[in-house]
Amino acid sequence: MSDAVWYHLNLCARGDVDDTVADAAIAVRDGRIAWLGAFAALPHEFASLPRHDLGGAWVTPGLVDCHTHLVYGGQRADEFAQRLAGASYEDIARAGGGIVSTVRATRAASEEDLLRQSAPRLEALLAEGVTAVEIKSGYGLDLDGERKMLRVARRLGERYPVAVHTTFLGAHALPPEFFGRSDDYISEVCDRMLPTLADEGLIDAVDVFCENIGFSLAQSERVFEAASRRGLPLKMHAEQLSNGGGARLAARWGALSADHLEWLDEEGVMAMRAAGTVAVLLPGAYYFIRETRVPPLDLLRRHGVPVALSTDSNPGTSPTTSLLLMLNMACTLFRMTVGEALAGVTRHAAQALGESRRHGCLEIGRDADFAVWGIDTLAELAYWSGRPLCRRVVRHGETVFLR
Ligand code: DI6
Ligand code: FE
Repeated sequence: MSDAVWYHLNLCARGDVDDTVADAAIAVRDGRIAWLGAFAALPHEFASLPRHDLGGAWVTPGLVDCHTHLVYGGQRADEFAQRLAGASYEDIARAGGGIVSTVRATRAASEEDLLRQSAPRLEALLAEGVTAVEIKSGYGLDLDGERKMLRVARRLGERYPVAVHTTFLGAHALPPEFFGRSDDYISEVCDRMLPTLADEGLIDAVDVFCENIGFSLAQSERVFEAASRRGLPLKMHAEQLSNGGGARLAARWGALSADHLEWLDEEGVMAMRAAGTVAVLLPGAYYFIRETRVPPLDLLRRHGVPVALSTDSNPGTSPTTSLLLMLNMACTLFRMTVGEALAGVTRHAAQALGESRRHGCLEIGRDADFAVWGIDTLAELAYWSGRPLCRRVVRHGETVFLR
Protein backbone atom coordinates (compact mmCIF):
# COMPACT_ATOMS: atom_id res chain seq x y z
CA MET A 1 0.00 0.00 0.00
CA SER A 2 1.93 3.00 1.25
CA ASP A 3 5.30 1.30 1.34
CA ALA A 4 7.76 3.74 -0.17
CA VAL A 5 10.97 5.65 0.21
CA TRP A 6 10.62 9.42 0.50
CA TYR A 7 13.86 11.10 -0.51
CA HIS A 8 15.51 14.33 -1.65
CA LEU A 9 14.48 16.00 1.60
CA ASN A 10 15.99 17.82 4.56
CA LEU A 11 15.05 16.02 7.73
CA CYS A 12 14.28 17.50 11.13
CA ALA A 13 13.15 14.28 12.76
CA ARG A 14 12.86 15.39 16.39
CA GLY A 15 11.65 18.92 15.98
CA ASP A 16 15.15 19.98 17.03
CA VAL A 17 16.69 22.65 14.80
CA ASP A 18 20.18 21.52 15.83
CA ASP A 19 19.57 17.93 14.83
CA THR A 20 18.93 17.79 11.09
CA VAL A 21 20.04 15.63 8.18
CA ALA A 22 20.56 17.08 4.70
CA ASP A 23 19.70 14.97 1.66
CA ALA A 24 17.85 12.47 3.80
CA ALA A 25 15.33 9.70 3.20
CA ILE A 26 12.48 8.03 5.07
CA ALA A 27 11.51 4.44 4.33
CA VAL A 28 7.90 3.56 5.17
CA ARG A 29 6.43 0.09 5.58
CA ASP A 30 2.88 -0.63 6.73
CA GLY A 31 2.34 3.00 7.61
CA ARG A 32 5.32 3.10 9.94
CA ILE A 33 8.83 4.41 9.66
CA ALA A 34 11.07 1.48 8.79
CA TRP A 35 14.22 3.53 8.47
CA LEU A 36 15.38 7.16 8.23
CA GLY A 37 18.70 8.91 7.74
CA ALA A 38 21.05 10.13 5.04
CA PHE A 39 19.87 8.95 1.62
CA ALA A 40 23.38 7.75 0.80
CA ALA A 41 23.08 5.29 3.69
CA LEU A 42 19.69 3.83 2.68
CA PRO A 43 19.88 0.10 3.46
CA HIS A 44 19.70 -2.24 0.52
CA GLU A 45 16.45 -3.86 1.69
CA PHE A 46 14.53 -0.66 0.85
CA ALA A 47 16.11 -0.17 -2.58
CA SER A 48 13.22 -1.79 -4.42
CA LEU A 49 10.40 0.24 -2.79
CA PRO A 50 8.62 2.91 -4.85
CA ARG A 51 10.26 6.33 -4.43
CA HIS A 52 8.83 9.80 -3.91
CA ASP A 53 11.09 12.75 -4.70
CA LEU A 54 10.34 15.67 -2.36
CA GLY A 55 12.43 18.12 -4.36
CA GLY A 56 14.64 19.29 -1.49
CA ALA A 57 11.75 20.21 0.84
CA TRP A 58 12.03 20.14 4.63
CA VAL A 59 10.31 17.38 6.57
CA THR A 60 9.31 17.65 10.23
CA PRO A 61 7.14 15.45 12.41
CA GLY A 62 3.45 16.17 11.93
CA LEU A 63 2.73 19.13 14.19
CA VAL A 64 0.82 18.73 17.43
CA ASP A 65 -1.74 21.32 18.55
CA CYS A 66 -2.06 20.36 22.21
CA HIS A 67 -4.68 22.87 23.48
CA THR A 68 -7.77 23.74 21.46
CA HIS A 69 -11.44 24.40 22.02
CA LEU A 70 -12.25 24.05 18.34
CA VAL A 71 -15.67 22.43 18.71
CA TYR A 72 -18.23 25.14 19.43
CA GLY A 73 -21.30 26.82 18.00
CA GLY A 74 -21.44 30.37 16.62
CA GLN A 75 -18.77 33.04 16.97
CA ARG A 76 -18.19 36.16 19.07
CA ALA A 77 -17.19 38.94 16.70
CA ASP A 78 -19.62 41.34 18.40
CA GLU A 79 -17.90 40.83 21.70
CA PHE A 80 -14.62 41.61 19.99
CA ALA A 81 -16.14 44.92 18.92
CA GLN A 82 -17.26 45.60 22.52
CA ARG A 83 -13.76 44.97 23.74
CA LEU A 84 -12.38 47.37 21.15
CA ALA A 85 -14.79 49.93 22.60
CA GLY A 86 -13.23 49.48 26.03
CA ALA A 87 -14.86 46.51 27.82
CA SER A 88 -12.46 43.94 29.26
CA TYR A 89 -12.71 40.18 28.78
CA GLU A 90 -13.61 39.90 32.46
CA ASP A 91 -16.28 42.68 32.23
CA ILE A 92 -17.98 40.82 29.41
CA ALA A 93 -17.81 37.49 31.22
CA ARG A 94 -19.31 39.00 34.38
CA ALA A 95 -22.13 40.57 32.34
CA GLY A 96 -23.25 37.13 31.08
CA GLY A 97 -21.42 37.25 27.76
CA GLY A 98 -18.13 35.59 27.07
CA ILE A 99 -17.93 31.84 27.46
CA VAL A 100 -21.60 31.63 28.44
CA SER A 101 -22.73 33.10 25.11
CA THR A 102 -20.87 30.32 23.30
CA VAL A 103 -22.53 27.87 25.69
CA ARG A 104 -25.94 29.05 24.45
CA ALA A 105 -24.96 28.64 20.80
CA THR A 106 -23.34 25.26 21.42
CA ARG A 107 -26.30 23.89 23.34
CA ALA A 108 -28.66 25.08 20.59
CA ALA A 109 -26.70 23.34 17.81
CA SER A 110 -27.43 19.74 16.84
CA GLU A 111 -24.53 17.31 16.80
CA GLU A 112 -24.48 17.41 13.01
CA ASP A 113 -24.52 21.17 13.01
CA LEU A 114 -21.69 21.33 15.51
CA LEU A 115 -19.68 18.93 13.37
CA ARG A 116 -20.32 21.07 10.29
CA GLN A 117 -19.29 24.26 12.06
CA SER A 118 -16.15 22.75 13.62
CA ALA A 119 -14.80 20.75 10.67
CA PRO A 120 -13.34 23.72 8.72
CA ARG A 121 -11.30 24.68 11.76
CA LEU A 122 -9.72 21.24 11.86
CA GLU A 123 -9.21 21.31 8.08
CA ALA A 124 -7.27 24.56 8.47
CA LEU A 125 -4.98 22.99 11.07
CA LEU A 126 -4.41 19.92 8.91
CA ALA A 127 -3.45 22.17 5.98
CA GLU A 128 -0.64 23.51 8.16
CA GLY A 129 0.83 20.12 8.93
CA VAL A 130 -1.03 19.25 12.14
CA THR A 131 -1.48 15.49 12.55
CA ALA A 132 -2.49 15.42 16.23
CA VAL A 133 -4.81 17.77 18.04
CA GLU A 134 -6.35 18.06 21.47
CA ILE A 135 -9.99 19.18 21.59
CA LYS A 136 -11.64 20.26 24.82
CA SER A 137 -15.27 20.24 25.79
CA GLY A 138 -16.48 23.09 28.01
CA TYR A 139 -19.18 24.88 26.04
CA GLY A 140 -21.94 22.42 26.90
CA LEU A 141 -21.66 22.62 30.69
CA ASP A 142 -24.35 20.02 31.17
CA LEU A 143 -24.27 16.30 30.55
CA ASP A 144 -25.92 16.39 27.13
CA GLY A 145 -24.00 19.40 25.91
CA GLU A 146 -20.62 18.08 27.01
CA ARG A 147 -21.39 14.66 25.53
CA LYS A 148 -22.37 16.28 22.23
CA MET A 149 -19.08 18.21 22.06
CA LEU A 150 -16.94 15.20 22.90
CA ARG A 151 -18.81 13.02 20.41
CA VAL A 152 -18.19 15.62 17.71
CA ALA A 153 -14.49 15.65 18.65
CA ARG A 154 -14.35 11.86 18.33
CA ARG A 155 -16.17 11.98 14.99
CA LEU A 156 -13.72 14.57 13.68
CA GLY A 157 -10.94 12.14 14.52
CA GLU A 158 -12.70 9.43 12.52
CA ARG A 159 -13.51 11.65 9.58
CA TYR A 160 -10.14 13.40 9.23
CA PRO A 161 -6.59 12.02 9.12
CA VAL A 162 -5.71 13.65 12.43
CA ALA A 163 -5.31 11.98 15.83
CA VAL A 164 -7.82 13.66 18.15
CA HIS A 165 -7.32 13.67 21.92
CA THR A 166 -10.37 14.69 23.89
CA THR A 167 -10.25 16.64 27.12
CA PHE A 168 -13.24 17.05 29.39
CA LEU A 169 -13.42 20.68 30.51
CA GLY A 170 -16.77 20.62 32.31
CA ALA A 171 -15.23 23.06 34.78
CA HIS A 172 -14.74 25.79 32.19
CA ALA A 173 -17.39 28.26 33.36
CA LEU A 174 -20.41 28.30 35.61
CA PRO A 175 -23.55 27.56 33.61
CA PRO A 176 -26.32 30.14 34.21
CA GLU A 177 -28.64 27.60 35.86
CA PHE A 178 -26.06 27.16 38.66
CA PHE A 179 -25.69 30.90 39.30
CA GLY A 180 -24.46 31.42 42.88
CA ARG A 181 -23.97 27.68 43.37
CA SER A 182 -20.57 26.94 41.95
CA ASP A 183 -19.83 24.19 44.50
CA ASP A 184 -23.00 22.42 43.45
CA TYR A 185 -21.94 22.65 39.83
CA ILE A 186 -18.55 21.13 40.69
CA SER A 187 -20.43 18.28 42.36
CA GLU A 188 -22.39 17.78 39.14
CA VAL A 189 -19.12 17.76 37.17
CA CYS A 190 -17.40 15.32 39.53
CA ASP A 191 -20.23 13.01 40.51
CA ARG A 192 -22.23 12.78 37.30
CA MET A 193 -20.77 14.30 34.15
CA LEU A 194 -17.19 13.08 34.47
CA PRO A 195 -17.97 9.47 35.46
CA THR A 196 -20.73 9.12 32.86
CA LEU A 197 -18.69 10.51 29.97
CA ALA A 198 -15.62 8.55 31.04
CA ASP A 199 -17.70 5.36 31.00
CA GLU A 200 -18.81 6.26 27.49
CA GLY A 201 -15.14 6.37 26.42
CA LEU A 202 -15.31 10.04 25.52
CA ILE A 203 -12.59 11.40 27.82
CA ASP A 204 -8.81 11.14 27.34
CA ALA A 205 -7.88 13.84 29.89
CA VAL A 206 -9.51 16.32 32.27
CA ASP A 207 -8.92 20.07 32.46
CA VAL A 208 -10.19 22.88 34.71
CA PHE A 209 -10.20 26.68 34.34
CA CYS A 210 -8.65 27.76 37.63
CA GLU A 211 -9.15 31.52 37.79
CA ASN A 212 -11.13 34.11 39.71
CA ILE A 213 -13.66 34.18 36.85
CA GLY A 214 -13.42 30.38 36.65
CA PHE A 215 -13.04 27.94 39.55
CA SER A 216 -11.14 28.18 42.83
CA LEU A 217 -8.16 26.10 43.88
CA ALA A 218 -10.39 24.01 46.15
CA GLN A 219 -12.90 23.40 43.37
CA SER A 220 -10.14 22.61 40.90
CA GLU A 221 -8.75 20.09 43.35
CA ARG A 222 -12.12 18.35 43.59
CA VAL A 223 -12.11 17.94 39.81
CA PHE A 224 -8.55 16.57 39.91
CA GLU A 225 -9.56 14.13 42.61
CA ALA A 226 -12.51 12.85 40.60
CA ALA A 227 -10.39 12.53 37.45
CA SER A 228 -7.56 10.78 39.29
CA ARG A 229 -9.98 8.28 40.76
CA ARG A 230 -10.68 7.29 37.15
CA GLY A 231 -7.01 7.26 36.23
CA LEU A 232 -7.46 10.15 33.81
CA PRO A 233 -4.55 12.50 33.12
CA LEU A 234 -4.89 16.12 34.25
CA LYS A 235 -4.41 19.54 32.69
CA MET A 236 -5.12 23.03 33.96
CA HIS A 237 -5.82 26.53 32.62
CA ALA A 238 -3.67 28.34 35.19
CA GLU A 239 -2.39 31.86 35.93
CA GLN A 240 -3.94 33.33 32.78
CA LEU A 241 -5.48 36.47 34.29
CA SER A 242 -4.04 36.40 37.81
CA ASN A 243 -1.53 34.52 39.95
CA GLY A 244 -3.76 32.12 41.83
CA GLY A 245 -1.37 29.24 42.50
CA GLY A 246 -3.04 26.94 39.99
CA ALA A 247 0.21 25.78 38.44
CA ARG A 248 1.48 24.64 41.84
CA LEU A 249 -1.71 22.70 42.40
CA ALA A 250 -1.48 21.18 38.93
CA ALA A 251 2.11 20.13 39.64
CA ARG A 252 1.16 18.66 43.01
CA TRP A 253 -1.33 16.44 41.23
CA GLY A 254 1.20 15.46 38.56
CA ALA A 255 -0.71 17.19 35.77
CA LEU A 256 0.53 16.72 32.22
CA SER A 257 0.46 20.44 31.64
CA ALA A 258 -0.43 23.84 33.01
CA ASP A 259 -1.52 26.22 30.28
CA HIS A 260 -1.47 30.01 29.64
CA LEU A 261 0.78 30.98 32.61
CA GLU A 262 1.27 34.72 31.99
CA TRP A 263 1.14 35.24 35.78
CA LEU A 264 3.20 32.19 36.76
CA ASP A 265 5.77 32.84 39.51
CA GLU A 266 9.06 31.10 40.28
CA GLU A 267 7.55 28.85 42.91
CA GLY A 268 5.07 27.61 40.32
CA VAL A 269 7.85 27.09 37.79
CA MET A 270 9.87 25.05 40.28
CA ALA A 271 6.87 22.92 41.20
CA MET A 272 6.20 22.25 37.52
CA ARG A 273 9.81 21.30 36.95
CA ALA A 274 9.76 18.85 39.86
CA ALA A 275 6.53 17.25 38.65
CA GLY A 276 7.44 17.10 34.95
CA THR A 277 4.47 19.31 34.11
CA VAL A 278 4.74 20.93 30.66
CA ALA A 279 4.18 24.70 30.31
CA VAL A 280 1.77 25.26 27.41
CA LEU A 281 1.97 28.86 26.16
CA LEU A 282 -0.84 30.33 24.09
CA PRO A 283 0.34 33.47 22.30
CA GLY A 284 -2.90 33.76 20.32
CA ALA A 285 -4.88 34.39 23.50
CA TYR A 286 -2.21 36.74 24.86
CA TYR A 287 -2.38 38.71 21.62
CA PHE A 288 -6.13 38.73 21.19
CA ILE A 289 -7.03 39.89 24.69
CA ARG A 290 -4.16 42.39 24.44
CA GLU A 291 -2.49 41.04 27.54
CA THR A 292 0.72 42.87 28.35
CA ARG A 293 2.26 40.49 30.83
CA VAL A 294 4.35 37.85 29.09
CA PRO A 295 4.82 34.35 30.51
CA PRO A 296 8.08 34.02 32.48
CA LEU A 297 10.21 32.39 29.79
CA ASP A 298 13.51 33.13 31.52
CA LEU A 299 12.34 31.26 34.60
CA LEU A 300 10.99 28.37 32.54
CA ARG A 301 14.33 28.15 30.73
CA ARG A 302 16.41 28.49 33.87
CA HIS A 303 14.54 25.65 35.57
CA GLY A 304 14.34 23.50 32.45
CA VAL A 305 10.56 23.25 32.16
CA PRO A 306 9.53 21.99 28.71
CA VAL A 307 7.52 24.63 26.88
CA ALA A 308 4.81 23.77 24.36
CA LEU A 309 2.90 26.16 22.10
CA SER A 310 -0.65 25.87 20.95
CA THR A 311 -3.44 27.79 19.24
CA ASP A 312 -6.00 27.68 22.11
CA SER A 313 -8.37 27.93 19.11
CA ASN A 314 -11.60 29.27 20.64
CA PRO A 315 -14.19 31.94 19.84
CA GLY A 316 -13.50 34.24 22.79
CA THR A 317 -9.78 34.70 23.28
CA SER A 318 -8.05 33.07 20.33
CA PRO A 319 -10.12 32.85 17.17
CA THR A 320 -7.31 31.39 15.13
CA THR A 321 -6.70 28.15 13.29
CA SER A 322 -3.05 28.75 12.46
CA LEU A 323 -0.44 26.97 14.53
CA LEU A 324 2.31 28.50 12.37
CA LEU A 325 1.09 31.96 13.31
CA MET A 326 1.56 30.90 16.95
CA LEU A 327 5.22 30.14 16.20
CA ASN A 328 5.58 33.60 14.75
CA MET A 329 3.86 35.23 17.74
CA ALA A 330 5.80 33.16 20.29
CA CYS A 331 9.02 34.45 18.73
CA THR A 332 7.96 38.08 18.26
CA LEU A 333 5.84 38.56 21.41
CA PHE A 334 7.43 36.14 23.89
CA ARG A 335 10.96 36.24 22.47
CA MET A 336 11.15 32.52 22.10
CA THR A 337 13.80 31.19 19.74
CA VAL A 338 12.90 29.37 16.54
CA GLY A 339 14.24 26.17 18.08
CA GLU A 340 12.08 26.57 21.16
CA ALA A 341 9.03 27.31 19.05
CA LEU A 342 9.51 24.25 16.87
CA ALA A 343 10.06 22.01 19.88
CA GLY A 344 6.90 23.58 21.29
CA VAL A 345 4.71 22.27 18.49
CA THR A 346 6.39 18.88 18.18
CA ARG A 347 7.94 16.92 21.05
CA HIS A 348 6.93 19.24 23.89
CA ALA A 349 3.36 19.42 22.62
CA ALA A 350 3.27 15.62 22.42
CA GLN A 351 4.49 15.49 26.03
CA ALA A 352 1.68 17.88 27.05
CA LEU A 353 -0.73 15.26 25.68
CA GLY A 354 1.03 12.40 27.44
CA GLU A 355 1.82 11.04 23.97
CA SER A 356 5.57 11.48 23.69
CA ARG A 357 5.94 7.96 22.39
CA ARG A 358 3.43 8.44 19.62
CA HIS A 359 3.64 12.00 18.34
CA GLY A 360 6.08 14.85 17.86
CA CYS A 361 9.11 12.86 16.74
CA LEU A 362 10.04 10.69 13.77
CA GLU A 363 11.86 7.49 14.54
CA ILE A 364 11.95 3.87 13.47
CA GLY A 365 8.81 2.01 14.46
CA ARG A 366 6.59 5.07 14.84
CA ASP A 367 3.70 6.04 12.63
CA ALA A 368 4.88 7.75 9.44
CA ASP A 369 3.15 11.07 10.23
CA PHE A 370 5.06 13.99 8.79
CA ALA A 371 4.72 17.41 7.25
CA VAL A 372 6.55 18.55 4.11
CA TRP A 373 7.45 22.23 3.92
CA GLY A 374 8.22 24.48 0.98
CA ILE A 375 10.99 26.38 2.75
CA ASP A 376 14.75 26.75 2.47
CA THR A 377 15.46 27.02 6.19
CA LEU A 378 13.53 25.93 9.28
CA ALA A 379 13.45 29.50 10.59
CA GLU A 380 10.93 30.27 7.86
CA LEU A 381 8.33 28.30 9.79
CA ALA A 382 8.34 31.08 12.39
CA TYR A 383 9.30 33.92 10.06
CA TRP A 384 6.42 34.12 7.59
CA SER A 385 2.90 34.85 8.64
CA GLY A 386 -0.13 34.03 6.54
CA ARG A 387 1.80 32.14 3.91
CA PRO A 388 0.87 28.59 2.96
CA LEU A 389 4.14 26.80 3.66
CA CYS A 390 2.87 23.26 4.01
CA ARG A 391 3.07 21.34 0.75
CA ARG A 392 2.05 17.93 1.89
CA VAL A 393 0.92 16.04 4.97
CA VAL A 394 1.60 12.33 5.26
CA ARG A 395 -0.23 10.23 7.83
CA HIS A 396 0.47 6.55 8.32
CA GLY A 397 2.55 6.77 5.16
CA GLU A 398 -0.27 8.09 2.97
CA THR A 399 -0.53 11.59 1.55
CA VAL A 400 -3.61 13.13 3.17
CA PHE A 401 -3.04 16.73 2.15
CA LEU A 402 -1.31 18.10 -0.91
CA ARG A 403 -0.88 21.63 -2.17
N1 DI6 B 1 -9.25 30.47 28.82
C1 DI6 B 1 -9.32 30.88 27.57
O1 DI6 B 1 -8.56 31.62 27.04
C2 DI6 B 1 -10.48 30.25 26.94
N2 DI6 B 1 -10.97 29.43 27.99
C3 DI6 B 1 -10.23 29.59 29.04
O2 DI6 B 1 -10.45 28.99 30.07
C4 DI6 B 1 -11.51 31.25 26.55
C5 DI6 B 1 -12.78 30.62 26.14
C6 DI6 B 1 -13.80 31.62 25.65
O3 DI6 B 1 -13.72 32.83 25.92
O4 DI6 B 1 -14.72 31.15 24.96
FE1 FE C 1 -7.95 27.32 26.58
